[in-house]
Amino acid sequence: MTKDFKRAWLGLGGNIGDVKRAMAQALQGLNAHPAVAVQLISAIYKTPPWGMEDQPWFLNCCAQIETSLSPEEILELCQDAERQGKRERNVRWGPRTIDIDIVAFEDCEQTEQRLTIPHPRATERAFVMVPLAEIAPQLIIAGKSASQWRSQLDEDGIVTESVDGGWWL
Ligand code: A4P
Ligand code: MG
Repeated sequence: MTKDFKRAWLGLGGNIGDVKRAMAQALQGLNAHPAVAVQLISAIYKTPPWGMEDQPWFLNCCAQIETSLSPEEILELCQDAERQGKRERNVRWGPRTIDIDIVAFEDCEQTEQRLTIPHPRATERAFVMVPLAEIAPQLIIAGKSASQWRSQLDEDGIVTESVDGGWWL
């Protein structure tokens, strides 16, 4: 790893259509970019809907990437991938084919409407902290490790859907 490369952690999720396929395509698309390498991917977890409860269950996973791009450029790539996954942006916290959030980005803390890092709601959400603690248990977010955040959250209902590490290939 050269010093120009930073690690970042992404949270992916969706609850409409073939979410596993949409997540796999998004991760392959990111990995195909010359300045991005996907390093680690969690299992896929089936998770109860958070926020707006009257909607289908989600599939969620987290990925660790290494990149020489800026956080804003990574956000753009994630949003391109969301568009390719035909996500329709309408209801906040509502159903979606694929949503990609930047959970954390090495050496970056910023609070802007377009991009807040770490993601402001990630530490409250078991659907993010369970997969994140699987791939990066020691990662510190807002003063605590991913596994400490995980241990404080209600994991009720969350089940591992796919444990094969090559599920996205
Ligand atoms: N934005 C700011 N910071 C970030 C960041 N760190 N990463 C901006 C990504 N985007 C960031 O996002 C709105 C804007 O946030 C983006 O344009 C970007 O500039 P959005 O994805 O269009 O809006 P949203 O996803 O509808 O709202 P929000 O609040 O981001 O929802 P979340 O937090 O993504 O939650 N339950 C389960 N079990 N699993 C899920 O995956 N997901 C949601 C959506 C609700 N409930 C869920 C799940
Ligand atoms: Mg989002």
